[in-house]
Amino acid sequence: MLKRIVTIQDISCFGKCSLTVALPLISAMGVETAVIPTAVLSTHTGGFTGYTFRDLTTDIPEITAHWNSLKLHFDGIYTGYLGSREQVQMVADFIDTFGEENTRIVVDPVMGDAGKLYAGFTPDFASQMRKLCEKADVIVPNLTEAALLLEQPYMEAYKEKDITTYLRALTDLGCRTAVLTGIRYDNTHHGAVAYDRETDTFCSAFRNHVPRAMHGTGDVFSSVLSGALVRGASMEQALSIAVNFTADTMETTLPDLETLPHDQAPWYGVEFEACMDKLVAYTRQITTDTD
Ligand code: PXL
Repeated sequence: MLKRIVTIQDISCFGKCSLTVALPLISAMGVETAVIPTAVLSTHTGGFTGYTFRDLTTDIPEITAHWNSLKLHFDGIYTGYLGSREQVQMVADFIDTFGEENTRIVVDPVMGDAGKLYAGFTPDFASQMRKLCEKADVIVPNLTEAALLLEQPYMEAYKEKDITTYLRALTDLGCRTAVLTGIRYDNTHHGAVAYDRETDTFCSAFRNHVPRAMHGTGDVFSSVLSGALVRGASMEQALSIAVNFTADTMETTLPDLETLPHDQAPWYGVEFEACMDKLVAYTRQITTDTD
């Protein structure tokens, strides 16, 4: 039976992030993808100016009520960029309504990157996001978001010990597993590290570092991680698929970035479309307990 995820985040009409990434990637992994768009923006906010922003907050409880009357079932709930504290509360209510025993709940606490908050966010947003993390099975912050959640200053430099301390503290928020993205212990590698509180185990995945920042890679990572987990992958397998696919898209995009104006190109997102065959192949490799 086809598995089903609902993903709750904005739709940025141009710029390849949030829903325009989650929908194609999770679908390509053979998982039905329902959506709740939280806002419609003409572009994402990271690098473009003058974007439009239509807030869809009031639609969220209406969609929740309608779906509740239909008794819909979701195998996964994956949340990303949310535009206001009010929306975070509504999404928490959605999880209370639709989170069943076997529903995998993945919260990407999208708030910022590289030590800076995204446009429109204030640090107090993190206190609301912390409550959503409590309801998650898996949270997927980058180091900027982790610092905000833990009320710590952003770490420019860190060691393996700092990451394990952070991961344990993140699971103290109430989730079973915390995944930290954008981890670099040396100059050559880039990847993600996960900690599972129930088994008290860590796992990680790394690839060669791609020497340019690209927009939307966090959404690529979280979408693929969510798809893999709902397909029954272990955390170690899901992490490996998410890191490898994200790195594939960045390596594919890199040569084309050189041909676009330097100040614009990183904001256009990654060329995941050219890597779909790889995503399908990674998904086929997933082995589950029932295999
Ligand atoms: O990729 C995260 C993201 C999602 N949605 C919007 C954003 C960003 C990051 O900048 O602006 C609207």
